[in-house]
Amino acid sequence: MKVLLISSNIANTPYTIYPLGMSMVASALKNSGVDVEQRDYLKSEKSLDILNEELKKIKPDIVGISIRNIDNVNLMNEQRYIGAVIDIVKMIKENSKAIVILGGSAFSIMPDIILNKSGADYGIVGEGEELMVEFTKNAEKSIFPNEKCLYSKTPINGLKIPSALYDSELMKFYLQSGNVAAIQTKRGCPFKCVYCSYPMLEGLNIRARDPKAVVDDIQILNEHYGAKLIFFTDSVFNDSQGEYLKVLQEMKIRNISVPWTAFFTPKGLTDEVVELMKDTGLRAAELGSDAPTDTTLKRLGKSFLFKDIIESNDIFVKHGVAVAHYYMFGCPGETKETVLEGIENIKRLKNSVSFIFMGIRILPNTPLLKIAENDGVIEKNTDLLEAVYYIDPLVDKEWMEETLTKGFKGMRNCIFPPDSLDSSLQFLHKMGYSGCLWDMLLKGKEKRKRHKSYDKK
Ligand code: B12
Repeated sequence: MKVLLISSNIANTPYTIYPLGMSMVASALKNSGVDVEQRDYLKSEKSLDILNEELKKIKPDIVGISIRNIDNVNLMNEQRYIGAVIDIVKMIKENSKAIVILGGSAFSIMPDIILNKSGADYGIVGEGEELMVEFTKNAEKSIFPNEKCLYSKTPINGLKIPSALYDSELMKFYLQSGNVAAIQTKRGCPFKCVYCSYPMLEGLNIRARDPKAVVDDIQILNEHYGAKLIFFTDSVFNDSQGEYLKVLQEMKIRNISVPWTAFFTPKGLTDEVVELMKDTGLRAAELGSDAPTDTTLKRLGKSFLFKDIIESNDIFVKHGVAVAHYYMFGCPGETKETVLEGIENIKRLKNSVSFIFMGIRILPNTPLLKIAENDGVIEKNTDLLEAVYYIDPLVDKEWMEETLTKGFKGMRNCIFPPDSLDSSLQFLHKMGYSGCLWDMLLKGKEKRKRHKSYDKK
């Protein structure tokens, strides 16, 4: 059995992102003896002809398509991505007899509708490693499941989560844009934020990988591929169980200091912990602040207050770590008063960058969907594949947009709309500057050097 995996992601903001999920599935297939190849639609210049050429060369029995994003969750400049998947499936169906199976985070959020619209044969919901291997092994014996959508029932034990099978050609392509490489250190998200799909995608329990295997990955990406920044893609890096500390301690034992960044929750950050992070290379922290007032934080299901956000911001700043915050306005409970209070709160944050979104993307199987139905924001059985956003009916959308525009006018560290920096970031990445780059907006940051090209390393 020959398996071809294709990443269908075409999003290129804030930068293009290495298809980590696909490479973890590829790793599981390879480890079980399956002949597997990885290709990428973006690297193929979004050309169906180029993909078709690959299809003819590889002659796969099964094609797995990885679907990362449904859309860009930006109400003010909507981009949709499922059309690309539909085109790819159609092209494969017209040109080969391969079985087409879908997977990935976007697919797992809305499996039935994407499966139906795309005309693919099967789909795997949730983590793909074990089910994709099982599917392939059964297909070898001509055994196929009765159901089209397969659900991973038992979460993979953390110690059995494989290292990704990073593909050299793909890595070379992706490092050209920002020089960022991705590693997952654990799965699971124990938080219950009302709008979020993470617990549904990864489960509520933390499942940590072996810290030694994680640090081996860091070394491969940095030393072999020349990645200049590691992004730990965990839903929340600083988990309350302290699994992240084991990774950092392993880095310290091996004397590794490689620039890295991750998503943080504004809790449990002490001087000692941030020093350890700094020692191992923490360059920038992305804080999942989400809402800028205690009222809206509470309604989002957050377990912290705005004062915790300030404290976490200040401790990172004190240790010289650049901080970015992400805020959503229009949350349940939002009023004119909370919008004005939120703007002032964000402006109070020292030395950090804030990205400001308006409206919250409503996803299936989230408490926000129920809230939206009860508040009359959407009708029951609305097609959620069409991007639908929640804005509390107590606040007028036009007034809010105007107020946010005025409120953040002239503030180069408060980005509204959230994608207003995208074209300059892409330009800088093309010029060879590495990393997330929003940190360049902060005063007093040392001048960033351009990275050498991958080939020259
Ligand atoms: C880290 C992250 C980021 C980082 C990425 C950093 C980096 N260098 O990699 C940053 C901050 C840059 C980012 C940006 C964006 N992100 Co993001 N991100 C995530 C996050 C938290 C983890 C993604 C990840 O790498 N997971 C680890 C890998 C291993 O998991 P995986 O990809 O899901 O793969 C597994 C399964 O899905 C499955 N699978 C995957 N492929 C395949 C293929 C087959 C055939 C099969 C069978 C199975 C399978 O098996 C894999 C292994 O178990 C997810 C949420 C989440 N918890 O999943 C959101 C998420 C993917 N992001 C999302 C979005 C929207 C975005 C942005 C569009 C936001 C924006 N407006 O900027 C951009 C798009 C960027 C781009 N160019 O694509 C959404 C996508 C859903 C949606 N609404 O469309 C998610 C799901 C979060 C959410 N809102 O629910 N993101």
